[in-house]
Amino acid sequence: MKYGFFDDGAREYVITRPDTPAPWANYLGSPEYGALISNNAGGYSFAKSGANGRLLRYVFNNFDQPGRYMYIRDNESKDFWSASWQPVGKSLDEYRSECRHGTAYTRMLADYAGIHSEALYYVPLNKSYEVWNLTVRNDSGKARKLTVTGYAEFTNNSNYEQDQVNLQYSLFIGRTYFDKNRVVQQVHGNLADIEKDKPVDNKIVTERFLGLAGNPVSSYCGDKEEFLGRYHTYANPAGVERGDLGNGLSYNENSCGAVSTVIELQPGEEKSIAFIVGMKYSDEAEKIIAGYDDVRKTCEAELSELKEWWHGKFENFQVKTPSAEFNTMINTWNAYNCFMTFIWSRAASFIYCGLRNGYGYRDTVQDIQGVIHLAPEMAVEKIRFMLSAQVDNGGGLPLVKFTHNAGHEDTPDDASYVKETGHPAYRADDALWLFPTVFKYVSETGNLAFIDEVIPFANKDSGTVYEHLKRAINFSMERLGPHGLPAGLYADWNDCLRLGKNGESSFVAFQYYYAMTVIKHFAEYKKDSEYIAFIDRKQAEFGKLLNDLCWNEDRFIRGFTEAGETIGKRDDPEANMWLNPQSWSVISGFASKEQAEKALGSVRKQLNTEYGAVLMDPPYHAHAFEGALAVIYNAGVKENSGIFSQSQGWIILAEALSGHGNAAFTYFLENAPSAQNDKAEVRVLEPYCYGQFTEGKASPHFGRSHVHWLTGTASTVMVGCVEGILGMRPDFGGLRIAPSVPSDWKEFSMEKTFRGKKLKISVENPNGKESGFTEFYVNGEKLSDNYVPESKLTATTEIRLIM
Ligand code: IFM
Repeated sequence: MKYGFFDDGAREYVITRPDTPAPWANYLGSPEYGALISNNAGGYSFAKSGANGRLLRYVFNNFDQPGRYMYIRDNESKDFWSASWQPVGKSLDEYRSECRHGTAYTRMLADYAGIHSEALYYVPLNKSYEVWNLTVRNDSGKARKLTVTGYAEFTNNSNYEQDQVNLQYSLFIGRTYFDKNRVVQQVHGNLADIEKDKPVDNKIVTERFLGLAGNPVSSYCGDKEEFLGRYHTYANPAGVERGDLGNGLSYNENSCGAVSTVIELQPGEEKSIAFIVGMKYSDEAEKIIAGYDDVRKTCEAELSELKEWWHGKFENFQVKTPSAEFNTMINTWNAYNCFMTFIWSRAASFIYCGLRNGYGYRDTVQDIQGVIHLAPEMAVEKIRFMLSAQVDNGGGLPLVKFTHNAGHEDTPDDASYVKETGHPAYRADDALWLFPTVFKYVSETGNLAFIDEVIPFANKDSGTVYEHLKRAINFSMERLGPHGLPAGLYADWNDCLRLGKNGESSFVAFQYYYAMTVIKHFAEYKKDSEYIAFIDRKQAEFGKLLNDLCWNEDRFIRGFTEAGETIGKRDDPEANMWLNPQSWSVISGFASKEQAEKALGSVRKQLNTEYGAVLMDPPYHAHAFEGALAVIYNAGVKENSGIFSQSQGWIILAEALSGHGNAAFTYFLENAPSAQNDKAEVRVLEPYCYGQFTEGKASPHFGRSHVHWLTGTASTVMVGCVEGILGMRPDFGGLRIAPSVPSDWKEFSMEKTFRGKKLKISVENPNGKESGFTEFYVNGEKLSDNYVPESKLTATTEIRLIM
């Protein structure tokens, strides 16, 4: 079943049926002012922090309420509806709606009772407030008189938990007042007469507002109960029903911001107004609202600016292939998803309540990879930040606070850090993610000077990027388990796999092996021959060990527990086959050709399904070892044999690196949101963004996906597709182009910005190959290798590859 379509020209997803199986969301804003909005206007907003800056309320587990509601009432018939289908929810026989989620804006179009409305929601670029621009047009043949009402449900406290949990306090600190064109809510308003900005018990007055631009206010309300009316709901607020909000204000209990305005329209006439919401003192709010005197013009200009900014980033890599599902993901939706994880980490969605006040080390270092080819200048800022969250012993801080103060942080070795963050120890993999990320950044940009940049460590001292990476190697080297593989520490990538402090993880072993290869590239640049010789020796010894310990006929095992049990053997009754060691054996460059073929073949045979490969199989029921925490989840779910979407990116990459274009693309298609647009009733999640996991074959809801938007999947699949399938493989000296595509792709093209130059790449595949090349041309010159050295780049470089 379908609920909408991709409008690729506009870079919008268009929802034509509003009764979607889940709230289908979009992100507005930036870390200065963030907002989520669903296709029915549900969602919340926060200034600076989802945990401490919450200003619009959203009730989780309550199917998408409340939201940014705009009600329209016909003053003659007294009938009313909303500019989004919900909350009034008119019959879809009479109410036509279309929701267009775009890049950091959402537009909702509706037609009901001869009135056409267009609601545009956005946060202007570099501003910290939100705009709800409503345009109404009279499409009926007679004059109409409408009352339009905007409603924002303020939290009673900027701290999300205080608002939701500590009601004996938060209900008694709020009040509202009306000023000219806005309802203003004061939190801790009783402190207003105390010397300005002087906190009492760390509290000062904060103000939020909902204001109106473009038409005079006819009535207002600052009290939620009065607005709704007892035993009414958002579907039939008493104030909207009456056509007059009654001008009530709140003193204690729940505040809201609601203002109405009367609009008279002749046939064919239209009018544009804007409700503006923010967390600002009233005098600043007044100035902001005044900026929208010419509503239409201002909103149109701000929307163009937003689109230009976002689309400009995407233009740095665009592809035209025979697959519409692939194109829409790579050109717009996966790219946009990558920016959302890059910006929001795992902080705020309809699943993440906004409480996580920091970056997970491994998550963020991986998220960066998804935007390197689109915005290397943004990527490097975050790489610096994450390097500054590396402890001087080389390990990563498991949680990097949003208030991170490099050089002065406590570490997992300090009880204070453990108490504050809840992370009891180092994780085995965190700092190892730096290797692919830093390598990709330097290779994309050619910015080799970055290697010598000095960056502080989290707790004390500083060192060059090269030194940071060396210490990350040392961290693993100094923490080996009894067999000589990297010790499990608190966990590896898999949060639910506790092998024990002295257990050993093959996944981390492959990451470590790969890290040694990467550091040698940097060491070569540094002409550090002694270190190269040292790492060469270590890597050879380690490789032999890895092979002897972890290869098991047709698969790599998952590791050893502290108690010495082997996990992931062929003959184990449960969890005898794991996805990540197979893909990483290839990505790391460790697996021999024969091992790679066998391991990837085993994945296809035992783990793959029509929705992607499950994380391991069979799921844990009765034979879980003590640290196999996955067993707490239902079988087929999350780490317990769910289709963990992040891992799909790695299997795509592994197949592509092995030259298996058909298999790589099959994995892409199985789990691609866009490829399931017509299976919305199965997938449930938005068809334009990734989810953390899809329920596996062991679940009765096989194919249903969960935990939208904020998932490492965005970056791993992007890398799997761009570096793997499309074969864009930069290194320090230039760009290798080595596509690994479905054999039925006869031709495709790409446009890429690379080191300030525009590359126009066309690929022909006359003989239906999956990988390899027969001819390669750069600006008409035939080269023997499928590699473009930087010296051959011109302002516009034409590249032709024949497979
Ligand atoms: O790798 C983790 C991630 O850090 C948090 N979500 C789950 C993943 C797999 O366990």
